[in-house]
Amino acid sequence: MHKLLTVQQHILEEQRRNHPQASGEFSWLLSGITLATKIVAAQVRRAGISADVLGATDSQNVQGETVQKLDVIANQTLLQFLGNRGNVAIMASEENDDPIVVERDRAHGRYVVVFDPLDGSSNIDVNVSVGTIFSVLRREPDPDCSRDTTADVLQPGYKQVAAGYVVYGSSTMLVYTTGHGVFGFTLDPSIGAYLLSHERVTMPDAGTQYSVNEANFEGFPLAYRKFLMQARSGALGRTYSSRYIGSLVADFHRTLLKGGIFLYPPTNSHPKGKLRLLYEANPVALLAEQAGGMATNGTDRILDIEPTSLHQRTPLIVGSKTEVGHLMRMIKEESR
Ligand code: P6P
Repeated sequence: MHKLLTVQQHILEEQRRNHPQASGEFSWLLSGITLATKIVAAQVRRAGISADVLGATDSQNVQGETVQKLDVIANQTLLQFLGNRGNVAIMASEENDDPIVVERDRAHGRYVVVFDPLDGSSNIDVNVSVGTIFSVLRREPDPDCSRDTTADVLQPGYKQVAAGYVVYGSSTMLVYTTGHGVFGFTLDPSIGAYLLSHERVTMPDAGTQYSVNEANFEGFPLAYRKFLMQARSGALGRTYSSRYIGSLVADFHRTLLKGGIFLYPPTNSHPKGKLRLLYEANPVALLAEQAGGMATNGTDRILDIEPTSLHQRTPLIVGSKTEVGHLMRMIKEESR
């Protein structure tokens, strides 16, 4: 009989193992995320049925992207269930221009949570996997509530205390790390619990898939084009398949489990990259490294980038050491 371990039990066991002195505050915070994502999963799964959640609103978010109705629902759900934890002082969302301060907990709240409530949501209407991505940062108490809240949010990725995602795919899976390995939980809808299904996920050192939007090929810097041509021709020493879903969580989840490489390089339309640093690249990068992979912007480790704005973008190359290392060497050679 497979040991039935819920994510709550796992978080508490991990806390006891790695932070014996922990107060359980952190596991309480994560339970807010798991509860919110169960509600989002239910909405996503019935999107085709309840017309009120399908399609787009008539508004645009800070990215200038049309906001899907489910984006709004997912965002409001996460804000509600994270805002009532009592230890989250600040929340920042892809859907909100500025960070949201939980005034009641601003003085003593020890955590900041940054998230993309429903990444890839334009895929919902065609029933393609989407996901929620989250990143948890620590903050020092601010007894007189005088500190600029943005400073608490703009922290480099190596300071994350936890990161993870929920992929609403053929099943609903929560994948997270607290810096001591990567663990996967599959939602059992019959009991409404996330059950441990992937103990200590490790990314293969090399893969056989690359994942990129080939339509942007002509706009990629030369090193990226050379790398992809080598991957296609067999010059990398392996035969590769191309897999691209267009939903970061789904493309990364496959790369995490199967190995290979996902890349969103600089393009003509997004010369600084399209993906956001704080709530897409950073959580993905922490998970990748914790599973034995790598994540870079082409020259620097993603987790070392010092953020300067909440919604800043970055190129993202993430995956197995073999492929990411090879591409980085090619980028370095081109820059000489
Ligand atoms: P493109 C979805 O809109 C998203 O933010 C990520 O989930 C995904 O990886 C990327 O954009 C896809 O972008 O330009 O290939 O459609």
